[in-house]
Amino acid sequence: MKYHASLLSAAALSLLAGCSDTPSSPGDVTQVTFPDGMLWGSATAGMQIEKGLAATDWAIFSNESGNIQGGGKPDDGPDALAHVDADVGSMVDAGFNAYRFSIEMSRLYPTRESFDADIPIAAGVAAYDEVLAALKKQGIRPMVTLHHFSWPDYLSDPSKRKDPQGWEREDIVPVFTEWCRRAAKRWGDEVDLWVTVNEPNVEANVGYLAGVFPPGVLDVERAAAVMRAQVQAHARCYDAVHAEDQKDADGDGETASVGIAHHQRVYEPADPASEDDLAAAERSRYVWNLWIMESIVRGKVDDDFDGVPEKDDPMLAGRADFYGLNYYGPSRVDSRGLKFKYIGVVPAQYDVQNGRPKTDLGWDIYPEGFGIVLDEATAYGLPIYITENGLADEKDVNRERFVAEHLFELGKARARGADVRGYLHWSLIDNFEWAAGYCPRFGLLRVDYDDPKRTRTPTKAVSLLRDLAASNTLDRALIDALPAYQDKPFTCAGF
Ligand code: IFM
Repeated sequence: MKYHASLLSAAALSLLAGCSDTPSSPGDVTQVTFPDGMLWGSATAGMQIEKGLAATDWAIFSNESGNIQGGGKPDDGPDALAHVDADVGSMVDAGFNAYRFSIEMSRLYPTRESFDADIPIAAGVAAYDEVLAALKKQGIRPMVTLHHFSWPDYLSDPSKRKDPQGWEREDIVPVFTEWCRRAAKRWGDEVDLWVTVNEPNVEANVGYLAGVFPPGVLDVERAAAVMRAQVQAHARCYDAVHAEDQKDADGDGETASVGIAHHQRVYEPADPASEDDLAAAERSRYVWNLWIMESIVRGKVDDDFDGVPEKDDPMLAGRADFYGLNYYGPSRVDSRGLKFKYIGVVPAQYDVQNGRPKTDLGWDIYPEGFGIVLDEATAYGLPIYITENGLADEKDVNRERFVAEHLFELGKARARGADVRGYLHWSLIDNFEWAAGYCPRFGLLRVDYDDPKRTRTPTKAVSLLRDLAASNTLDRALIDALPAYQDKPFTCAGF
């Protein structure tokens, strides 16, 4: 079923809210609730948890010295494909009914020849069949991501970083569309929830402006080209998935539901009294938060990112059935920074000295910001799934409060009109955190990397989430009883 962007104004949305949680003032709310049928679960990505993805850009990138903090390799991780039953068992123990993971193109098609001939590696197909069967057996709904940062090395090779890579390639839209079509054809009977692309804005930003993801360059023109290609590829992938996946896999009356997982931040002016900083923050918000959704929901084409669309494109409009929202925190925008074409200045998110507690990556813990981005998402009139939210917390001292406070903000946003249908914590298990290697511990399950068996141990937030999933209710008093945040030194390098 397709949903279309609502034309409701923010004012109309707040009038519609009319829910018993609606506070007379924000401090008055003592309890929030979550909807019947809410999806509770966690999220992962293949490159971060599987072994054996050698034919990828990330394998090449991580073999180049200096690219990964601590020199960790993707193969050193939790080896998820060897722990499918145990990990799905942990989801059951946590009371979860949903799991987001990626199907890696390179595991099926490690060479261009295999892709062109459509001869997938049988063991690759079997690996994902096994994951889906294990989930089905336990009644856990899969949400499948079709591209989560990593490309087969014949589509992106950071050793040739001057050449067009990944989303920049001339053939990428038809190739990606064909990948989506094949995945939907093969697994459409098992899967209803599809994420075409994970965090398109992050891939463009971190690969082409920070230079710490493949291809590892600093080039704003290439970053802009990547963003333009991503929305085209998403729209064609959306159409291909809908064309192939006509089956209602989970019996909820709907067939495929397709969206992106959109990384959305709160952009704060370095000096709230500075007109220039306010304008720079608003510009960042437009480029990073709004531009993509304006394209794929409303069909707005704004190729120069100036906030004034050049035209409407019906081939882009209406290509999101849900709004996948990844939220981690705020960024500071300082108009005195280096200026870039299209984007203005690059916002800062590491170790910003503002008094807020920090994660092990030096990111602010800012639950109120979750409410802000949820309100932005609500304006698009789509069902919302939280496709990621989490923190690096090696000592397991902050995750419980973090989860509870973010979910409380989510409950309040629901009362203001946000149609939130699911919360998927990032991540199920500790994993390969890209350029930051294995330092950040995002897992609900702690992985012992010294143990060849990669033993998993639940962190404290697991039982909290189990209780929330069982009751669909969260009391403010529960949060008040949790230990205060422990501020962390900036232990893990970021990107
Ligand atoms: O680990 C990543 C994930 O791959 C994409 N979203 C943010 C997470 C934490 O940085």
